[in-house]
Amino acid sequence: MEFFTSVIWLTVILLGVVYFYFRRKYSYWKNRGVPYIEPTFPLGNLSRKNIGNLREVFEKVYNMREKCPFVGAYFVVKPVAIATDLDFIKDVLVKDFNNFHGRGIHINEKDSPLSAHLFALDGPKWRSLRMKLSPTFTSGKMKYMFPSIVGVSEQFNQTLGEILHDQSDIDVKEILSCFTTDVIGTCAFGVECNSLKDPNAVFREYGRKVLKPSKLRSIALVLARTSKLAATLRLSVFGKDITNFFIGIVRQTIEHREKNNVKRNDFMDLLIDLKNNDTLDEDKKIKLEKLTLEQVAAQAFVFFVAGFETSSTTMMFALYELALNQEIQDKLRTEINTVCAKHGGRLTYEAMNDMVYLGQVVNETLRKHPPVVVLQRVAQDDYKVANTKLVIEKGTTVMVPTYQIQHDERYYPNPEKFDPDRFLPEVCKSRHPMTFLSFGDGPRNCIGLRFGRLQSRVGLAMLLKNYRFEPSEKTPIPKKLLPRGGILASVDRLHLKIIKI
Ligand code: HEM
Ligand SMILES: *[C@@H]1O[C@H](CO)[C@@H](O)[C@H](O)[C@H]1NC(C)=O
Ligand SMILES: *[C@@H]1O[C@H](CO)[C@@H](O)[C@H](O)[C@H]1NC(C)=O
Ligand SMILES: CC(=O)N[C@H]1CO[C@H](CO)[C@@H](O)[C@@H]1O
Repeated sequence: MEFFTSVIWLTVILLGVVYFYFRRKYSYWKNRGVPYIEPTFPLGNLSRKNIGNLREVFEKVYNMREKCPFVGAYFVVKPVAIATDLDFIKDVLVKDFNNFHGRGIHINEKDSPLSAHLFALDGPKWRSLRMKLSPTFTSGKMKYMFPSIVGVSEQFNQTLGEILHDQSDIDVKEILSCFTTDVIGTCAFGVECNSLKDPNAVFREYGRKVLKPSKLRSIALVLARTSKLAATLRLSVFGKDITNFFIGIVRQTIEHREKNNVKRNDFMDLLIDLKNNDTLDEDKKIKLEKLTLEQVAAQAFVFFVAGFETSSTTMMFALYELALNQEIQDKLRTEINTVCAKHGGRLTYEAMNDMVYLGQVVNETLRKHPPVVVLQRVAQDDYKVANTKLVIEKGTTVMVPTYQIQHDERYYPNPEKFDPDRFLPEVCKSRHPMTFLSFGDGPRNCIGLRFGRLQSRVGLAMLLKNYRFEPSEKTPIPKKLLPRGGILASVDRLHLKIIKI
């Protein structure tokens, strides 16, 4: 009897402790006079159904935007500040970057070496790596890689032509993923692949594996972004097979190139250089340490992951909008043909830069369908928010809801309308600089911005030159195409009718 009484008492006490713990945690924003959305036990404002889905949270928060430069929310027990005011966002991303240079992602380099990549690292490790990698993405380097991208696009165009003999209603998401996978496979790993022709191509297979939505991975991702628990539990977001594949292919590539003295002017060459030679920082004052093989693999891996899905999603949404807006498609095709004709009928680097309307179409696509729907920074020190009495405490995560901002009718009237003229240079200048955040902003923005834009533009130019895109019976035509929520916005498939010109 006595034993059971003690068990009951212990349970009651434990429940009481848990209750007060959560109550104290959930009063964080209230105590500080910050408007917030009411959390529920135990996930805060994350939902049980789909823990990775942040859209609901942001939608609610954004409706409260008038009250304060940011709104409080809870991810499990962690208070998160969701920024809604553009000037405040500019302070966080650009002006006071020194206090907000980290994302606060907890990584576990020992068990999962691939996780120590540029996107996830913080502090001096991030700073030094960013300095080393930045020269990899200059316009000069893009020009070097350009012929490889065009090569892949020509092969892609040809295979697509063959596929179209048998069918015309095509899942463009899948074929575009094959295209960007081949581009990044060639430029980052130096591996020639034709994923469209060969359904068993290894890079495509691992690309699917890496992005396969799984509940466990969503939980691991959310935890890694918000709590030290992930590192303590030694959670690894990627399985052993993925780790072994990428480290293996990087090792083989490096051995092959070093043995045979192969130079290809691609990302891998530049990474090998960072592995073998000391580099100097921008001011040529500090010597930066060499990279290890694992570090090279982690960077090649993040180029792969960050590079192929974002760009294929961008191209997919562009084709979707162009299929639904035939006049815009015609206008764009006319530009592509005119500019190509001026450059000897070829897609040259200079020709790409002359396609002004194409750039606007890509911008408007990224505005309406940003592949990355949220930015994240963590405060290094207590931070006083300008023009308020509020303080963002050290360690607090600040999130920026890109998607909501880019659909705010104060900045983009009639936001569901696809209108590339919003990105005419003079119209761009009249908007607040923080109204376009598809690549983030400030010193920690997307390092692959030029490359992502370039491969998307080359792919689109090649496709639109040779094919017309129309909606098919299987094309969803809602007011908005709802992608799956989370950090990355994407849809699994999208059918369009493709007609050879
Ligand atoms: C259309 C294509 C792309 C989009 C929309 C995109 C978007 C983004 C965004 C929103 C961020 C976070 C920026 C911030 O927090 O301020 C980011 C970071 C990053 N992106 Fe991209 N990206 C694209 C293509 C690429 C490509 C092609 C690569 C590599 C080859 C790449 C590599 C990275 C890396 C390494 C980071 C982390 C940078 C750092 O933390 O220093 N991205 N990207
Ligand atoms: C693209 O493929 C088509 C066949 O579908 C071909 O007629 C055309 O010449 C190709 N264009 C280029 C630039 O390779
Ligand atoms: C639109 O795209 C071009 C590159 O094509 C870029 O230079 C420009 O700044 C973009 N506009 C905005 C508002 O980001
Ligand atoms: C005010 C509000 O939207 N609160 C929500 C916070 O998140 C939980 C879990 O999804 C919801 O149940 C609450 O309604």
